[in-house]
Order: sequence, then structure tokens, then C-alpha cells
Amino acid sequence: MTLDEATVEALAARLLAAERERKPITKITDEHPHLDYDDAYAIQNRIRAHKLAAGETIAGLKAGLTSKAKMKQMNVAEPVFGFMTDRGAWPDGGAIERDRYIAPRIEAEIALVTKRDLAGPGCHLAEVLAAIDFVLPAVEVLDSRYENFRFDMVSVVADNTSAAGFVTGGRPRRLREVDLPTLGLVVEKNGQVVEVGAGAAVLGHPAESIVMLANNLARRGEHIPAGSFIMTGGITAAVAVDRGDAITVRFQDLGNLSLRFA
Ligand code: OOG
Ligand code: MG
Repeated sequence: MTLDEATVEALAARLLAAERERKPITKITDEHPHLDYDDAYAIQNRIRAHKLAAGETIAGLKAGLTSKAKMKQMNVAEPVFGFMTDRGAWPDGGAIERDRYIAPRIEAEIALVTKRDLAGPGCHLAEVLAAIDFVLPAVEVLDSRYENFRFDMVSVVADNTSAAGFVTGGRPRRLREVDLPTLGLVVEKNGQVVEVGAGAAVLGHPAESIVMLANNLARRGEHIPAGSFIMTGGITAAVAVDRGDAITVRFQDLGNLSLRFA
């Protein structure tokens, strides 16, 4: 930890204002080059506290930068963790307000819902598999509060990993009904296929994201409560979207999700 409490609060306020006013800022490591993960998660926690105080509720947890496609696109090398609130929940088949965002992108993910508490340290894959209640498809809406999505690992953690919204629904399945590593998906934008992928792109098995999340939370004195909705990370590179764009993601075994930006 390199920052004092007042600086953590000031940086959280700056990111919240960027989100609210849709005015992107430069990455915070330009000004604080020695910022570490503890600082970054402390800023993210302050953002969470402000959102909860404003009446938003936690809708789920997320892992990001868990696939090579995403790490390459964003030029960073390690998974990051964040949260979603109810304000970002958009209905399947509905219209998303483009003007809520600065420069939205979408990405296809496999989401999992847990039925038991999961706590690190030492959380492992078998424990996570035993705790999964069901599997469902998800599309995440990303929006960086940094200009042109230009950030590094700690800056993006402070910015709640670019979390901005999500769509879920489709055809939920029990874990035994699907094979997550070979589960395929096709991302279409305005009727054209723009990305294809399969679950194994995410750490070999999307449930590994939850292992890492549980162990990461343990370092911060937190755990994954039973009943959590967790997005395991973009399988393919994220796709830029603008007003008028329609997205459909076809998931093997999990149905389709569609959204349009209006
Ligand atoms: C950071 C968030 C990454 C994912 O699924 O990889 C993420 C970003 O790419 O802006 O959510
Ligand atoms: Mg994501």
C-alpha cells in the first residue's frame, strides 16, 4: 500500500465522476507510478462503498483478463477482479442506452452461480465445481473510465475492471449437462460473425476464474457468498459497439443472448 486514505478517496471520486459525467480520465498510474494492487483494490472498494451508499446493490462478481485473447488485446498479463451492480443489468433482447457509456465494448462470457460459500486461501477447482449451482450465458458491457481503454493492471483494477453492464438469461444448465472447456460460442455484430471461441480460452476451464477470485478475495479478507452470480471473463477479444449496433451471441447448449445499442 503506497497511498493514504485521503488519496484513495480522491482517486475513487475521480473515477466515479468520470463514469457519471462520461468524461474519461488518464490512467491514474501516470500521477501515481508506484500504485500497487492493494492501493488499486482499496480504490475499487471505495467505489463499491459509494455505489452501495447511493442505493445500488451488488449483482455479481467478475474475473477479467482471463483469456489470452483479452490479455493480448489489452496488453496486460494477469487476471483482475471486480463487481457488478444492479444498475448495469440489461434485459436479454432489449435495448441498451448507448449514452450511458463513454466507449462501450461487449464480450461473451460463461457465468456461473454458486450454491455454497467459497473462501480462500487454498481454494481449488474441485471445491469450486462442487459449489456450482448452474451455468448460464452472459454478455458483459465494458466501458473504461480511461481515455481509449488505455490502462495498466493496477489502473484497471482501481476502475473496477471496466465493469459497466451485463446481459444474462439464455438457457441455464446444470454443470453435468455441459462441458465447459469445449462449450463453443459465436459473436455476431449486425449479422456478421466477428468472434468465435470456446470455454477453454478462459484459463483452460472457466471455473478456474472462480478459484482465482476466491483466493484473491481471501487476501482482502472477503469470500464468495453462496448464491453469487460470477462472470468468468471474456472468451474472445471485446467488440466495440455504438448506437444502432445489434449483437447476438450464440452459445452451444446455453441458448442465445441478444442486445442492441439505442
Ligand atoms: C478490462 C476488463 C476485462 C474480461 O472479461 O476480460 C474483462 C478491459 O478489458 O477493459 O472484463
Ligand atoms: Mg469481462
